[in-house]
Amino acid sequence: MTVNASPEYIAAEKEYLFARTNEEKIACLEKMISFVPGHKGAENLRANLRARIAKLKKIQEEKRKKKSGGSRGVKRSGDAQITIIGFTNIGRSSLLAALTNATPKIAEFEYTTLHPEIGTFEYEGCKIQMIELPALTGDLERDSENLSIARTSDLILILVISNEDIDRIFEELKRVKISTPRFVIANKSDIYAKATRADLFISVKTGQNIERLKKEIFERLNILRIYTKEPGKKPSERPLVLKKRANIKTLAKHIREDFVDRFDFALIWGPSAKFPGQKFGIDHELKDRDAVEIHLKK
Ligand SMILES: Nc1nc2c(ncn2[C@@H]2O[C@H](COP(=O)(O)OP(=O)(O)OP(=O)(O)O)[C@@H](O)[C@H]2O)c(=O)[nH]1
Ligand SMILES: [Mg+2]
Repeated sequence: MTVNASPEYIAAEKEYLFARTNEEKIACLEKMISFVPGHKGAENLRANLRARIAKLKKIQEEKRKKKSGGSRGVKRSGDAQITIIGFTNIGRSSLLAALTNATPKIAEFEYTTLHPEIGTFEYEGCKIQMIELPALTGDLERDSENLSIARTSDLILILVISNEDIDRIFEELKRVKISTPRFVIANKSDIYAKATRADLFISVKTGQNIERLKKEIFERLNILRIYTKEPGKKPSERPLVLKKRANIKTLAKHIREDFVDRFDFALIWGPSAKFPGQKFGIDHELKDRDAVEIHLKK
């Protein structure tokens, strides 16, 4: 049975043809449905339009999932992001579980971790996101995909048990062109002492050097904790986290883009000031734990 389309339906269909985004298309199709005649003969047309809407919505949903970090992508959170890499069974999951709130599967057998495992821990007022990446396999194509998060993280923890591990991993990072700062850690020091070129020896099993590891991670992240302050009040409890060598301009911009133009002067209490409440201009370099009071032009 043919359906006599109303002028409104024809107009909506025309609009659909010119729709550029999926959202626009969905809106037009919904409009078209509302103008389909109510009788039984138009049933097929209505079903067809509904199926087209469902298909577009599915595409939208998939796009949204990818953006928000579906299975592969990981959403960055906290003040800094570090990745743990290494060959299988080296203790990556054990370290993640020891340092963070994550509960990854830990097992004696190989290749237990197949997807990034994410945790966070607090250190000296900063929230640090830590991600265990699936084990390196030596297959460059596969490893390169798994290492994509390491490329943009602030620090890579390389877990090893021998100098040979270090050489192989450094060579691989070079081949996939990843130059993120790295920290080489020899794990399982309770049973091995072969990675003589590692930066630090630890044992997740016995707890050896775990506190020192946290401290050294923090130092290598080159973080500045800045406490903002309003006149006559106490500095904020939680710091703002900036990268080393940030100045007052970086801070002003971080708080609000237009603070840079409206900036008059700042008063500082803390390591970068010679006396409490010293007055500075916008180019003054900040130091870790400074408390800063920004004054805007009247
Ligand atoms: N002796 C000793 N064993 C450890 C240490 N750290 C981890 N292990 C053990 O090593 C095995 C592997 O640990 P995981 O943390 O699962 O290792 P992984 O690197 O995450 O391994 P995959 O995800 O499977 O690649 C487990 O049996 C752990 O209990 C350590 O410092 N000393
Ligand atoms: Mg694991």
